Amino acid sequence: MVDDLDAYLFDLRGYLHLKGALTPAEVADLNACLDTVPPMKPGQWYGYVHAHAYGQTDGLNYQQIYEAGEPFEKLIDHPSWIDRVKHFVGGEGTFDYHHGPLFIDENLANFRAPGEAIGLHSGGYPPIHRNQFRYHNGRFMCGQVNVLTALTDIGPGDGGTMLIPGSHKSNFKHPHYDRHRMAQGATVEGIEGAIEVHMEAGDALLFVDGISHGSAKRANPGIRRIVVYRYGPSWGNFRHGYQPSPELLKRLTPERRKIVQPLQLLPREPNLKPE
Ligand SMILES: O=C(O)CCC(=O)C(=O)O
Ligand SMILES: [Fe+2]
Repeated sequence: MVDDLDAYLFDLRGYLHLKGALTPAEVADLNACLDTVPPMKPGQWYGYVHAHAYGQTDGLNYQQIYEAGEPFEKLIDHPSWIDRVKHFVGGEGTFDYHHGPLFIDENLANFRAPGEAIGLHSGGYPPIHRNQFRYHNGRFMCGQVNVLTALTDIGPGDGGTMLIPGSHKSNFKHPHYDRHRMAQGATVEGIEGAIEVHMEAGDALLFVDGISHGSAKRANPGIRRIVVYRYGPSWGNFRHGYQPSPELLKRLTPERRKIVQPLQLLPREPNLKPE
């Protein structure tokens, strides 16, 4: 089901670069769909899409982007990555699959402008359950596998994602971690072991969240656009407490619905629309 080489490289490095995961037509549809969302500031809603920011300098997020339209619904179980994600999160045939194969605990589009970046974070140390990398008794059991898809070309100066390959297994904090975190991801220079990943629009980076990662500071004019879907086991919960709209749940295929809402909470109540 998953290529031996993919399994080997994911285990070794903690990520896979899926070139051409989306077709140019899919990228165009996603960008056109994003353009229908009027400009928002953190805290504002457009339908069920919520404008949000983690900090002051890492760019604007549109959370719950799978609510924005069909092009984003397709990403929930996109054939370019869904089998790999299922394999690396693991749990098939076990209690972890009780309510389905997966759950997306966060999905967003991120817009990164010149001067913005996200400093290095995660890494094997300190180990946490939610983003752990694990392989045990012949199975992958990763707590969180991210698919970060480029909607614009990301080359030198564009604020590319940075990774420290292999750091998902590290038992130590990188000696330059704090410096880089504070510098808000200036460049990979000076972070021994880090690489900056350049992507074409439509490429996806599949990585275990436990790998040390961040992004370089965007130096070029223009805006970098990415989409991130984070997958974990079906018993997970929403990172920020969002809930899917009844309209979305009605529209989705049964496979997608299971990933968006593995478990219908009881007693049944209609999902509430945000104010
Ligand atoms: O913006 C990036 O390239 C990294 C984003 C990130 O930290 C994540 O998706 O977990
Ligand atoms: Fe991250």
